[in-house]
Amino acid sequence: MSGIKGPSPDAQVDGSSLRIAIVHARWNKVIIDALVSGALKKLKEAGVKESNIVVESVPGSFELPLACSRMIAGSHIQVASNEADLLGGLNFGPASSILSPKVASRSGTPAPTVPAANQAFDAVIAIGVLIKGATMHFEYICDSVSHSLMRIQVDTGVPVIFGVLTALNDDQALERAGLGEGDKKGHNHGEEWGLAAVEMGSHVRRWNSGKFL
Ligand code: DLZ
Repeated sequence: MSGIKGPSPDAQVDGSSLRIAIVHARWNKVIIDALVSGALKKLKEAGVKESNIVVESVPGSFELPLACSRMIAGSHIQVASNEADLLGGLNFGPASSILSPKVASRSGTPAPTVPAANQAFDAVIAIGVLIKGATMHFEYICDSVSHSLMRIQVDTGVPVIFGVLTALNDDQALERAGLGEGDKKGHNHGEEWGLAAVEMGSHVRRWNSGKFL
């Protein structure tokens, strides 16, 4: 990105130990798809492992706050349940299954392996595209979603990256996903959201352990 707007050069952060969730709305799908791809690209470039990236979708942007809140809580439940399995020795199969807990079926045959999730999300990226229409709907959703996402990150201590475009028309939204026409191609903001997730996830981990620069 050039010019005076936008973030200063990327902080070089190693994302290889982070677990990140992306939750996106499905309204305005072409733009959403580009933004999600941009975020994924930067997560992977920063070293976040594919197995540590979870992508979920919800109908529209209004559903994003609830999804973020429940996914953060759910990832803590996953960790607690894996720890309980480890302590209780409830796993079947070889020792390697400790990292891949299995659940017994009623017949006693181990059920298919479910991927281990032994760490809670370090950050969640909420992605939506709100485009102003003829009514006040846009204003209500923009306002409530932005306030709720901020509240969730402050209340949970897990960074929630604000990946919600609030555009006055289609062209504005397309440009902010790098999909504009000709010299108005614009830039894919999903990339910054991916980088922000890695940087904030890493900062919060460090801060939580009482380490400061
Ligand atoms: C209803 C609606 C409208 C009109 N516009 C958008 C939009 O531009 N972007 C978006 O993400 N979602 C929109 N929605 C759907 C709402 O976010 C929500 O999914 C529904 O009101 C159901 O709660």
